[in-house]
Amino acid sequence: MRTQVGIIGAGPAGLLLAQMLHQRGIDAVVLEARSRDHIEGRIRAGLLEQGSVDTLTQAGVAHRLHREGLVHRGLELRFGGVGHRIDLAGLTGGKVVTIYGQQEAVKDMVAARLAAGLPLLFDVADAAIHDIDTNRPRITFRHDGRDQVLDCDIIAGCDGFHGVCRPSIPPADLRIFDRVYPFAWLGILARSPPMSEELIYARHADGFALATMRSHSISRLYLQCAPEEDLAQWSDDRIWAALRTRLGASGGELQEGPVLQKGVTAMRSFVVEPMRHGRLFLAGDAAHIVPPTGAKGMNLAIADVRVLVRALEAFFAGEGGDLMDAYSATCLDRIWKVQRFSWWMTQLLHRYDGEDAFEHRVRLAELDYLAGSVAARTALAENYVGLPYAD
Ligand code: RFL
Ligand code: PHB
Repeated sequence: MRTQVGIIGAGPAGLLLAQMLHQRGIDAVVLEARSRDHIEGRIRAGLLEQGSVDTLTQAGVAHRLHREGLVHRGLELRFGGVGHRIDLAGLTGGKVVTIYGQQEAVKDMVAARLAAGLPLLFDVADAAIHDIDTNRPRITFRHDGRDQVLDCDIIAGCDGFHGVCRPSIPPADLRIFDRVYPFAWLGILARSPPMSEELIYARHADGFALATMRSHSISRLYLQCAPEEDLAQWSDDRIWAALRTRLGASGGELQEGPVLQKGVTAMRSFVVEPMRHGRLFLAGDAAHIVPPTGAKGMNLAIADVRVLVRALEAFFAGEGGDLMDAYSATCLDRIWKVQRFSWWMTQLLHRYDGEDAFEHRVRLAELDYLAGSVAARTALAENYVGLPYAD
């Protein structure tokens, strides 16, 4: 088998890349380790920046997103038992964010690709990449019980944080930046109406909590917990009680409902530099991850793909490799700003066990400053809705 771009991974990065390449007449084959049901059912991100919505719209895969997505013009920060609204739209000249489940965006892109009859292989085993230092890189894999080879011009490593592409680069050629946080998030999906029309990020002495949603009848709620938290210790009653306390929910503000899904997510900041090795380009979580407090992971994956598409378009049009050479630096410029914001939101809103008294007071002062300063709220808002793209 032969293609122009071999894409490993059918998450948001791989699927969007395939779709945008198709719009430009560039062939790709997408290889995914898991089943279609698995990737379409995986509950993860939910918040899209304005630019991500625009990108998905231009890619022609946002019809349902525009019908079903929930547009948010603000959010609430709660601390010391008091809520403070951040007027995202008002502070950013009208920019908004949209709640739309990542798996819904994945479903839309899978459907578009299969409807167009384009190659997307699920349940691929043992994908391995070869000869990335040459002009003829290859992917070997097993599918339908047969060993296969995909000859490519370019390989896109869109295989997430635990994929095979990043580890295929010689370690001496990579620089890794890594920070693991001393806490995690316990997330639930519940059949209950959202606590508020907008997201509530709460800082409480017991720890962080976040009230978000997937629809008018489905809530998504998160609680700061220990990284090694045992879910068996968290009955539904205990979860609802902790949410009520930390979110400072009064009376009927937080309605309970059946818990549909429960999970623990580790918190980490990670960047690899550079994001390219020869003919291999990393995009999305394969190259970087952020703690979810700033809601940036999927948005960064989309931003990488935009840069990669332009570079590949120029390359296949015979315009040379300048944009490919610039790919890593262009992406990293945004990535580090987003890393900073995600780290900042995380350290501001979480409880650190054993935190010294000085740091604690500084954090409280910073929150108070946010509550009282338009300049501080504007800085939060412009990062939250998404920094402008370089192009
Ligand atoms: P993905 O989605 O992990 O997709 C990678 C795909 O590659 C496949 N794969 C392989 N395929 C073939 N061969 C192999 N050897 C393979 N190894 C792996 C995997 O099966 C998978 O299908 O990476 P991608 O495309 O880079 O997308 C990144 C996003 O998924 C991620 O950044 C976000 O989910 C992060 N995130 C959030 N991002 C946001 O922008 N807004 C949010 O509100 C937000 N909330 C979140 C989040 C992530 C969370 N979790 C669970 C980590 C909330 C949570 C709780
Ligand atoms: C979500 O809706 O799942 C979500 C929203 C905002 C975040 C993280 C997750 O910061």
